[in-house]
Parts: sequence; C-alpha cells; structure tokens
Amino acid sequence: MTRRFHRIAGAVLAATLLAIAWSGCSKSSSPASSGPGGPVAQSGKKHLVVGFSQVGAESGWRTANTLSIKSEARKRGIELKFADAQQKQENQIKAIRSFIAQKVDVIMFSPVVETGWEPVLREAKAAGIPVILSDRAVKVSDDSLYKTFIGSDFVEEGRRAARWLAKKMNGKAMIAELQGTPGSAPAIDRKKGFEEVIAHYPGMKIIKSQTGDFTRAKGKEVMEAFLRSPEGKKINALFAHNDDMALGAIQAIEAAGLRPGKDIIIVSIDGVRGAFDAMVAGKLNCTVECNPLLGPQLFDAAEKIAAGQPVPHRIVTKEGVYDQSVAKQVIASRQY
Ligand code: GYE
Repeated sequence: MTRRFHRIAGAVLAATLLAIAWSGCSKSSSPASSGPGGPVAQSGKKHLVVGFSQVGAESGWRTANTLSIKSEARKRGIELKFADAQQKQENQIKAIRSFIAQKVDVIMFSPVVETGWEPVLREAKAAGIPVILSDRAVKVSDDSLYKTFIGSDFVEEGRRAARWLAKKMNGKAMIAELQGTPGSAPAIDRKKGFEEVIAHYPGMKIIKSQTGDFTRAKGKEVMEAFLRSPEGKKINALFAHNDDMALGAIQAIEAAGLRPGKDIIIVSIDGVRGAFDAMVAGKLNCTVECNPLLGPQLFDAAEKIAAGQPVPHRIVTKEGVYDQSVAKQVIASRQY
C-alpha cells in the first residue's frame, strides 16, 4: 500500500517536473511569445496592441469610421486603445505620447490638421513604433515618419463635386461654399479639386466661402449668415465639404423660405445615410462618396507591418458619385 503510494507520487512528481521543464523550454524557444506589446494568443500569434487617436465625433462619417475601426479590432482580437481628440491637435499629440509610453505595437491616427506633427512622429520613430495615418494626410519633410497613409483622394472628390455641378447647372452658378475644418487635409484638398474644375467655366463663381467645421450646427449657422449677406440673393448653388454641413444648410435654406434642392442646388461629400434620405426627399441633389469603413484595410496593414512585411506608402480607397436619380435604388444597400 505505502509502496504503491510512493510509486504514484513519484510518477506524478516526475510528470509535473517534465511539464514545467517542457513549458519553460517551449516559452524560450517560441519566437512569437516574446517582444514588446503583450501576451501570446492561444493560436500562437502575437496579440497586437494598437493605439488609435481619432479626430472627434464631428460628423456621421466620423461615427461610421469609429464603428468600423472598433468592430474590426474586436473581430481580429486586437487590443485597441482608442482616444477621441474632440477636434483638438493638442489632445492628439497627448494621446500619441501616451501610446508611446505604453509601448503599443502600432500607432494609428487621423490627423485633425496637416501640419505640426514632426516632433511627435520623431518620438514614435525613435521608440521604434510604426505609425499608420488613417483617412487624413500630414505635411512632413520626412516621409519615413509614417509607414502608410490609408484614405481617400480628397482632391478627386472636390473635382467630382465640381464636374457634377457644372453639368447640372450648364456651367453657370453662383456658388456658396461650406469648408471643412481649417487646415485639415479634406478641407484643403476638396477646395483645391473643386476650384481646379470650375476654373474652366467662366460662369461658375464662388461668391461666399467660410468654414462650417464639418458639423451640422456650424453648417446651418454659416448658411444663415450667407443668405442674410448682401450677396445672399444671388446664391443658386451650394458646395459643402461634407454631408453634415449640407444637412445643416438645408435647414437654414428652408427657414429663409427657399427650397433646398430646387432654388439652391446642393452637392456635398461623404455619402452618409442622412444625405441619401435628403436626396430621396428632393432636398439634396448629389453626394460624392467618401468611404469611412477603413477598419479592415487599417488592420490588414497593421498586421503586415507588425509581421515585418512591406506595405505601400499610400493606399487609396475606392468610391463613387450618387445623385437623386439613383438615391432610391441605392439607399437600402448603404452601410453607413
Ligand atoms: O468627410 C467629414 C469628417 O476626414 C474624410 O472628416 C474625413 C472627413 C469627412 O468630419 O465628414
């Protein structure tokens, strides 16, 4: 009896020692289990930690963009540290510094404005943390400060809006322009693309132009001021750098006793659900699509970069143009 007990105890002890030795051995020999950024997932793949600094929650586009990023990270088992900067660059710089301090594997951010990023990007580079730009570009003297920029071609979006308007108005329009956030890539580029095209039409002029900060409330407020101004009566077209500002402007136009979509022809950018609803109601004429569903492309790139694989320095998203003639057919299939 005692001898049998000793035999069993001895076998258990030996098995335990073997298991400890084996697990220790497998730990030190597995290349995926070490390195910065956290524990190893059960599949043996390294569990990725990503810090994302978002611009804010200024528009329907941004809400869809945030949802896409959060749900894609969840789907892939990526640990996402998400910070909302409330449209302030200083908040984004703080968030990026904290991601560096936390030694995340990859930093992603959507820069609210184009300039002023060099110092913090240098800090990330010195810490050996790769950076991915999401949706908006930066102006830096050294392109190696980020690995890739994934987002739309905003200049082309501006051109598309202008081409559509020129055709609709037969090359004659007195245009009010609602610009996006001053200094942001989409505001700068959309204006540039739009002006480039209307320069070919002597009958098309921008007679009022101001920022509405990409928000519905500001779009409404600025459009009210445009309509009250001495040139207000001449306005027969509106170019809004995003749908939210156009939706705000529609309210201002109606409050002034005019018919949006008829007395004032409206083209905007994004292609969010609210824009499709307004087109079906005949109040918005056209939206140029800008796809916010960047989550899958962003994390594809992050995983490749973390695995040491190359990625292109620029990845452009594909998008289209939708006007009232197709709004009813397309609305059901819209994802945002
Ligand atoms: O068009 C606008 C948002 O950067 C593409 O930001 C984005 C823009 C989008 O606030 O609605």
